[in-house]
Amino acid sequence: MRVFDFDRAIVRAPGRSVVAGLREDPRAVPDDAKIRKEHAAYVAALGAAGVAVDVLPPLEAFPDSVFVEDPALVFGDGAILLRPGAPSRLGERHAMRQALAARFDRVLELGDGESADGGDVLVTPDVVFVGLSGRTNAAGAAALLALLAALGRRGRIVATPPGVLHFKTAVSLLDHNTLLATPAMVASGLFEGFNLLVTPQGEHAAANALRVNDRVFAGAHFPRTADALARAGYAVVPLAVREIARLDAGLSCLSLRWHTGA
Ligand code: CIR
Repeated sequence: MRVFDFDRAIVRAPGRSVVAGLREDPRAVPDDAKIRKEHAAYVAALGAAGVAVDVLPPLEAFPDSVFVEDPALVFGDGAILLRPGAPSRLGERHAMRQALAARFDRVLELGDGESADGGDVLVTPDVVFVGLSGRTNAAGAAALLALLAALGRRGRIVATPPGVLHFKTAVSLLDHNTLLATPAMVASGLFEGFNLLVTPQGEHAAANALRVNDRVFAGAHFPRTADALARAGYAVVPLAVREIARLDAGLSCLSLRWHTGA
């Protein structure tokens, strides 16, 4: 199964309302012009990696809708419309349903009471990890496993370490059997059989990196992580996401990615 070979992606342009997005630290006020700049560079980097990117229009009524990873999960042969666990984000589903229907023959959906954010879903070649979190509840995770099975994928429900927003805040896939993970995630013991590259002290927020085709997108403000990735042989694309990080977000959350026909 292709897990980081992508030729298509959806992103959503940030609206002016993006500065009102959910964030843990109310003092970290983001600047919308800087967010737009970071977002544009991210879209350009996807294009440079060989991905055809559809930029959906901003949804001013939904400040966090720029984080398209959370309301959906996509594969080349089908998509799943999720139900974001934050009440202010649930309404993103309507526009996302239309976006998926226009691009995928098969779209499955979670039902009422079943919450799951795409940020809690880590797709690896053999198993799709679904992290329980403040956004993904047990009913949502169980329902998601059933929908994954319908798409021929095996899911596994796991715990998200305390204190992180999403499962993938703390871990990302670097290649078919290597993960970048925080020490807490490594200590969870969930990843038997994987090689683990641990985020350096002071850079645990770098764990949300993004493998795209032959390269790894990583936060530009995490130089030690970039060095470690480069030493391990990865082609690192440093991207500025400092402003986006003020909204508790990283690199995976800004796009939905897939490979047509796989
Ligand atoms: C939220 O709290 O929902 C947004 N401010 C950030 C979402 C980040 N999503 C992700 O990492 N998948």
